[in-house]
Amino acid sequence: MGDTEKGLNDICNILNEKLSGRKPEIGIVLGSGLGSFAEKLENSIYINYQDIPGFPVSTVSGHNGRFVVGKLFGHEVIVMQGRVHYYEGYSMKKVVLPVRLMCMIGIKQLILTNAAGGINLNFKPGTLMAITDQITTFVPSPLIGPNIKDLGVRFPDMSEVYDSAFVGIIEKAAEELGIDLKKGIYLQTTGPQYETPAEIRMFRNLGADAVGMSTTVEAVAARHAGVKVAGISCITNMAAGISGEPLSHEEVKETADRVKDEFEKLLLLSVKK
Ligand code: 6GU
Repeated sequence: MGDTEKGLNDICNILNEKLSGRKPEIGIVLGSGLGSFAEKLENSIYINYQDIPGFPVSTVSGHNGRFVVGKLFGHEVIVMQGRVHYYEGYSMKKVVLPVRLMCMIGIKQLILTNAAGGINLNFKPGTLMAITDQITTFVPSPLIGPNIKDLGVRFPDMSEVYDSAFVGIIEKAAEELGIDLKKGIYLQTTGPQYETPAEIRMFRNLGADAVGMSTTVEAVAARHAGVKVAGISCITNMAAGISGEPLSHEEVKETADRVKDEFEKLLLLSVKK
């Protein structure tokens, strides 16, 4: 275990060197097709994941791989343009390593974003959803293994993974922008296959509104480290068995591309508030 902790500290030191004195307060993880938000930052520096030894690098197309650090409305922000997923073969520990590093360099708030399938029948492709709670149980916990005491406790509380004040801010921002923001519960699967209609019916019965292949483990890692979390899903397609159409990554990318301006505005105004 000592090894892993040391590994994490070593990687953190390397990241800190590359940050050359900048101290981001807000972390933002950009989901599939939503990476262009990073261009909104001012005075940016770029840190490619591949230049950080031990950092997981994505294998999927449409996921760039770098940190963008810059200013947004006077806040110093660190944005992850690209993330890795469990289905790529990384352990959950490795999947959450980037989020842990952001917590270790001192972010106070983390905004997670993703492309997700709609389970709630009131959603449409293009719907934006503020995440109010999550179902993590279908994927392994990223906290399995010896506890990293420097980050948090062995049995962390998860009664409010998504900060309710933060959800309120996103709702206010959406209202000002005239965006019909929905709220809901996000469920993570391992992927990479999309679900069957039977699985989607089960997830709906369990109370899930949206399904995707990321986010909940990152939120757990951040809450373990005491960092406040917000989450926004872009519903890129309805989940299996709802529209009658087969699902495809093309549709996910197309919808994300179509909604990204609205999505960027919502994220910008939420950070401003
Ligand atoms: Cl329908 N399922 C999962 N697991 N991830 C998705 C999705 C569906 N649509 C976009 N991402």
